[in-house]
Amino acid sequence: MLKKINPSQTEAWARLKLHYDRIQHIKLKDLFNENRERATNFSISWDDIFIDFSKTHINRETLRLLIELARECGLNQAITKEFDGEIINETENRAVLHTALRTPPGINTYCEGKEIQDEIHAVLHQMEDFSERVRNGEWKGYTGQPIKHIVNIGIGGSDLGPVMVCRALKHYSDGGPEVHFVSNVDGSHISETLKPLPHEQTLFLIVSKTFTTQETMANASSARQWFLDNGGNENDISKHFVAISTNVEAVTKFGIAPQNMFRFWDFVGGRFSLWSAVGLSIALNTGFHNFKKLLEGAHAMDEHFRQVPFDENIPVILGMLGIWYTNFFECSTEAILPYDQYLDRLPAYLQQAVMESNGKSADRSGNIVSYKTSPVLWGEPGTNGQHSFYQLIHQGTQMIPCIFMAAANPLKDPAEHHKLLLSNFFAQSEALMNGKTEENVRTELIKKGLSEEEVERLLPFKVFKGNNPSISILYKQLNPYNLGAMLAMFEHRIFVQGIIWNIYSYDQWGVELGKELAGQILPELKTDEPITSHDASTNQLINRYKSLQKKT
Ligand code: G6Q
Repeated sequence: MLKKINPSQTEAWARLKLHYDRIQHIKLKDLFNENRERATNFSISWDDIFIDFSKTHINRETLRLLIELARECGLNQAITKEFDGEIINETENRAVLHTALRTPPGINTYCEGKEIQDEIHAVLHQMEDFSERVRNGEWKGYTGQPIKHIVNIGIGGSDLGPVMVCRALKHYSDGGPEVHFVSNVDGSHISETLKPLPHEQTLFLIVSKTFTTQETMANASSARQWFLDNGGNENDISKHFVAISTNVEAVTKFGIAPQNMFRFWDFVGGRFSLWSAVGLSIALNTGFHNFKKLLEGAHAMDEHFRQVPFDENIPVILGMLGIWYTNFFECSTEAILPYDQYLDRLPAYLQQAVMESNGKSADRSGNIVSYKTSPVLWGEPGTNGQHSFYQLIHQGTQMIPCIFMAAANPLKDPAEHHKLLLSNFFAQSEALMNGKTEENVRTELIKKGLSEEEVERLLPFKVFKGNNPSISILYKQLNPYNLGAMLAMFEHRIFVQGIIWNIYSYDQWGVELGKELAGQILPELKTDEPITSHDASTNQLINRYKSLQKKT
């Protein structure tokens, strides 16, 4: 069991509060002026990844106190419990062992005392064998043609991770089948996806941990029907449909043979499952050798997280900086800004991982917390975001901690685009820190020849307050290993914060609620009767929907 410690009642929290009162008005610029070594003091180089957190409102004392808070909240023991396979997801009575999925052979891993490495590696071998046969054309569709298209049908954790990684590693997909993702129950998603596809060269992956999720089951049935309507028959289904699930019974009932099923386990949460057979689309698209490198990178970060002292530990430092800004500076949001088009789905993926995990208000004793938990996470790749919402970060009324990410070397670089990209990456965090003072603006406008009156009129609009914090992550190149390591880094950061906030990060009752509510309303949409069972607004909307339907 995890300890139940209210962080706001700890000594470290009280000290941090006093410390915050002392330094809250400090300017980032001044911190750099005070300490010439600041940039090197507050950055970490690990493998091919460099993390600079010097543009944050901390000094050595802040870091010391944040680490004291982590210790007082039992982070050390919690990490051991997680990796030892204890039941730390207590509301679902499960262990949390997505890390075991990337543990190399030969290292025993236990879940509630039972050895699990053999089972994990058996599925990895099954994935390797299958993905290679599909990629080299040995696995054929029912007309004898090779598979050229993979359609991953799944939602939430069974979609966001695989989509994000397949897009991130597109450069490495050399010769692999094209991947498509269908998640939304909105029929347009599946029909538009399937429209151009040759059914005889298409393979469906039905990905669902529970194999009961409404959206996935509806899309899987439509895909099956599409396949049959286009010329396939029931006996051909085994060549075109495989399932990834923990629910053998439901998979068999759907008509997918056990040999076409890839298993995973209850100790793998949906949003942490891309490392399991849920990542089959990644292995098919980029090759199993690349999927393996992804796992290796993640495992290297797991070991770093487990072994390195807190004051040099990347996920711990990043996690505690998030606590500093959320609970002391009272920031409500955090932006994730990859200057890497390959990472365009990373913000969406992290939104789920972070907010579904730590968007909780009951603490581990069931009491409502008296402090903030997860901030709202959002973002877009740079430089696109610069031409839209950066305005608010620069000149709005809120402090928004930003995480910038960029590769030092591009994978493709026609006409030196990468230097243009990186000049923006460096410029934005600098501008967010330094801002533009009245004095600078005045000089600039006078230089342009504006009258004194004009200068004074425009001044307030052209000033940038600056002093906005950011963390910059610079990696040598986007490859499967680095990606795996950075994703594991974000996962452990979530764990760290959940421990400090004294919440359960690995359940998701809010998602379950959505699944239940839709199930209740569905039968009501199938009758002509007016609906009166909800609140007045919901009744009105359902009844208006019915009358509008009649008209069309
Ligand atoms: C993830 C969540 C949720 C889940 C989807 C799909 O952690 O639990 O996003 O992944 O609801 O669930 P299935 O995989 O069971 O279809």
